Amino acid sequence: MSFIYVAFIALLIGGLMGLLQVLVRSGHFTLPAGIDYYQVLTVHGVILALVLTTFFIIGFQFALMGKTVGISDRQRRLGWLSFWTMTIGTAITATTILLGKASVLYTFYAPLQAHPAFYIGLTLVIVGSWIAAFVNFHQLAVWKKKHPGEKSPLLAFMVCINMAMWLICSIGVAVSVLFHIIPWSLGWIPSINVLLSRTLFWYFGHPLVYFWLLPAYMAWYAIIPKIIGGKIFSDALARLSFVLFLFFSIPVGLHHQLTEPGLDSTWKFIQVVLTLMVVIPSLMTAFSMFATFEITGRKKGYGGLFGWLKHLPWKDVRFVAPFVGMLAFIPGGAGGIINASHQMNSLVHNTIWVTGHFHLTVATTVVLTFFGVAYWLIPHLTGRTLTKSINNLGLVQTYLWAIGMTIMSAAMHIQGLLGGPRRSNFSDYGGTEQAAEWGWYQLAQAIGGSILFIAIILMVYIVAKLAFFAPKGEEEFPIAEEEENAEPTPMWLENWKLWIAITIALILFAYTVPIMDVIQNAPPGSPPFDWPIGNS
Ligand code: HAS
Repeated sequence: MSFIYVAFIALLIGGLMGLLQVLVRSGHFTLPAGIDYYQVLTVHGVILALVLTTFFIIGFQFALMGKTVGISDRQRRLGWLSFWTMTIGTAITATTILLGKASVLYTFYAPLQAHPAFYIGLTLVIVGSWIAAFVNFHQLAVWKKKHPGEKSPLLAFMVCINMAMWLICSIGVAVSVLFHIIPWSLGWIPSINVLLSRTLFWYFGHPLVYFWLLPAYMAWYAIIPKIIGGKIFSDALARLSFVLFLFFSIPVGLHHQLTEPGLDSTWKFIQVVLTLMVVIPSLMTAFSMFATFEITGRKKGYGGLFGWLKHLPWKDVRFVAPFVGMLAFIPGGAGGIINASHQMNSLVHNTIWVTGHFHLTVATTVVLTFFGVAYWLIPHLTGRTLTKSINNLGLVQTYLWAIGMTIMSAAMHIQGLLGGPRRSNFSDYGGTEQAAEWGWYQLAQAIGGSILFIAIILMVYIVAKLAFFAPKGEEEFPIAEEEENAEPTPMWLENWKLWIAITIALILFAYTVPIMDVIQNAPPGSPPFDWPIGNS
C-alpha cells in the first residue's frame, strides 16, 4: 500500500503539471510567477513516467509475489528498504526540479545539464528498484526449493521476467549516470560524449516502456479471466510471450535514435528488425485475450460471430478500465509500428505525434489497467470493499479518461503530422503559416487535457475512498486458473539460464559495434547547457 500511496500522490502532482502544459501550449495561457514551462514539463515526465509507474509496479508485483509464492519477514524488511531508498531518491530529485535546478525533462538528454542531486536522486530510485528485484528473485527461489520439479506460479514467473529485464536494462543507464553524467555535472570532467550518453539512455529507455507494459499484461493474462468468469487461455503461451519480451525488449533502443547522426545505418536497420520482433509477443497477447473472451462467452452459451461479446461484465469497473486500455493499444501499437519504420520515423520523429503515441500506450493502456487493478487491490489490502457506488464512479472515471484521451491524443497525432514539435513551449514561430495550422489541434489538446485532469481528481478521490472510507470487509484477490483440459506447460519454459544467455547474446550482438564506434569515433565533447539560460 505504501508504494501505491506514493504512486497516486504522483498522479495528482503530475496530472496538474500536464494540465498546465496543455493550457500553455494552447497559446491562451501564460504560467504565473515566472514558472518555467520546461520546469513544469520535467516534473510531469519524471513524476508520471518514472515515479508513478515504478512505484505502482513494484507495489503491485510485491502483492502478486506475496499471494503466489509468499513473503518472509526478512524479505518484507528488504521490501521496506527498497521503498525508503526509492522514496528518498524521489524526494531529492523532486526538490531539485522544484528549485529550478533540473529542467532537463525525463530523458535528461545531455548536453542539457541538471544539478548533480537530480541524477543522484534518480540513481537511488533505480537502486531501490534493484533491491525489490532481488527480493522477488529470492521469493521465487525459496518457493522453488520447497516445490522441486513443479512449474512456478504464472504470476511469479512473469514478475521475475519483468525484473530480470529491468535489472539488465537499467545497468546501462546506471553506468552512464555514475561514470559519465554525474562526474560531468560535478565539473570533474569538462565535456560529455552526447551520443554515448543518449545511446546508453535508450538502451535503458526502450525496455523501460515494457517494464511499464508487462505488469499490465500480467493483469490481462492472469486476472482479467477470473473477473470475467473464465480461465487462462494458455499458460504456456503467456510464459512464451514474456520470454520473448525478455529477448527483444532491450536490443532495440536505436529505434529512438533513427535520425541521430553518428550511428551507422546498418545497426539502425538491425535494431528496427528486432523492434518488429518485439511486436510479436503483443500480437500473441491480443490473440490470447480475444480467445479468453470468446471461449468464456461460448461456455456461457453466447453464440454467433460476435455474440460472445455480450457476456463481458460491462458494468464491472475491474474489467472495463483495463478493457478500454486494451482498445487504446490497438491504435497505440499501430502507431509504434509506424514509429519503428525507418522512413516514416523521419516524418514523425520529434513531433508531437510521438507524445500522442505514448499517451495512448503508457497513459491509457498501462495506466487504465493499473486503475483497474487498484479497484480491487486497494480494498483487498486495506480490508475494505469495492461498493456499487464506487464501482459506478469508477466507470464514470474510465469513460472520462477515454473521452479526454481520445480528444487529446488524436489532436497530438494530427498536429504531429502537420509538423508540430514536441518537448517545446508555445510559439507561433514568427507567425508562420504552418504554425497557424496547429491552432485548433492545440485547443483540442487543452480541452482533452482538462477532461483528463477532472478524471485524475476523480481517481484520487476514489483511491482515498477505497483506502480509508469504504465499508470494512473482504475484497477478492482475483487470480484465474488454467483451463481444465489445458496441455501441460513444457518445463523448458523455465530454463532461466538459457533465457538470460540468449538475452545477453542478443544485446552484445546489437550493441557492441555501435557502442565501440561511438566511443572510438567520438564526436567532440560538449560543454554543459544550463536550461533555460541556453548556455553554460
Ligand atoms: Fe513506443 C516512442 C515504437 C509500444 C511508450 N514509445 C515511445 C515513447 C514512449 C513510448 C514513452 O520505433 C517516447 C520516448 C521519448 O520520450 O522519446 N512503441 C514502439 C513499438 C511498440 C511500442 C514498435 N511504446 C510502446 C509501449 C509504450 C511505449 C507499450 C509504453 C507503455 N515507440 C516506438 C518508437 C518510438 C517510440 C520507434 C520512437 C519515436 C521517435 O522517433 O522518437 C510496440 O511494442 C507496439 C506493439 C503493440 C501492438 C498492439 C497489440 C494490441 C493489443 C490489444 C488487443 C486488444 C484487445 C481488446 C484484446 C501490435 C495487445 C479488443 C477487443 C475487442 C472486442 C475489439
